[in-house]
Amino acid sequence: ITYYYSAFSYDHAGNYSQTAYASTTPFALAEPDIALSETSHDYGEVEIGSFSDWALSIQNQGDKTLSIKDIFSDNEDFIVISPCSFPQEVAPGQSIEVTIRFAPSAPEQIGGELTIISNDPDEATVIVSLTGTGQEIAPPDDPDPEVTGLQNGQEITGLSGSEGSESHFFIEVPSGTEHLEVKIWGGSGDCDLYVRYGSQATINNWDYRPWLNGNSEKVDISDPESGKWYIMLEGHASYSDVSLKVKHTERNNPTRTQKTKGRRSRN
Ligand SMILES: [Ca+2]
Ligand SMILES: [Ca+2]
Repeated sequence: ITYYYSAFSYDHAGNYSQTAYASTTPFALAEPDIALSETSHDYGEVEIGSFSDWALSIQNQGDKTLSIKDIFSDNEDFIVISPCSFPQEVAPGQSIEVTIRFAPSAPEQIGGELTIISNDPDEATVIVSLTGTGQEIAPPDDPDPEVTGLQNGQEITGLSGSEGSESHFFIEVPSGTEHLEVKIWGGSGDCDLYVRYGSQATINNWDYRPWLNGNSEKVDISDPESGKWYIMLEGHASYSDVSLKVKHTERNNPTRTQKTKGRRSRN
C-alpha cells in the first residue's frame, strides 16, 4: 500500500504557496499465505485392495517463507504418500505437491479430512475434504470344471490339490457291468473321493463318498447303471501325489462287491 500526501499553505495575503507532494509506503509485515489448488476431492470408485493417488498443490502466495508443519488425514483409508517429512518450506511464489492415496477398506462411501498445518497467520489450519467409494472386487465367473474322461483300468498318478479344490473325472460304464471300483491312495494330505451317477458330484450331491481321513478311499458299486459315472477328488485338506484308479468288470467275470456309502463322522 502506498499513501500519497499533498501539502500547501497560505501567505498573509491569502495566496497559495507552491504545493508539496510526498508519498510513503507504510511498514507492512511480511507474511506467508497458503493457497490450495482444491479444497475437496472425490476419488470416485476404487476397488478394495487397489488404490488411487491424487496430487494437491499447495502454493505460497505470500511474501515470506511458508512453513508446512504437518499434513495428516483422519481416516486410514486416505494416506499422505508424499511429502513424508515435515516441516516443508515453500518460498514465496513457489508451490509443492502433496500426494494423497485412497485405498478403500470397505465396499461403501468413505470420507475423510486432510488437515494442513502451517505458519500462515490467518490460516494456520486448513482442511481438505476427501471422499471415495470402495468397490467390491467382482468374483470371476465360475468356469465349468474341467472333466477328464478315464478308460477302464486307467490309473492316474501324481494328483494334487489344495484344500477345497475339486478335480473331476468320468468313466463310461457299459451295460452288463457287474462291478465298478473307484479308488484313491498314496501321497500325503487328505483327499476325499466322491462318485455320482449321471452328473458331476459336488460336496453336497453325490452317491458315494467314503469320507475318510487320509487318501486311502475306495468305492465299490455292484450292478452300476450304465452310462457316465462322475468322480470328484476334493481337497478335504491339501493333498499331493495321490493315485486314482477306476475299473469295471462285466457280469461274466464275477467279483465280490460291497457298496460303500460313507457316514463316518470325522474330525
Ligand atoms: Ca493466509
Ligand atoms: Ca480323505
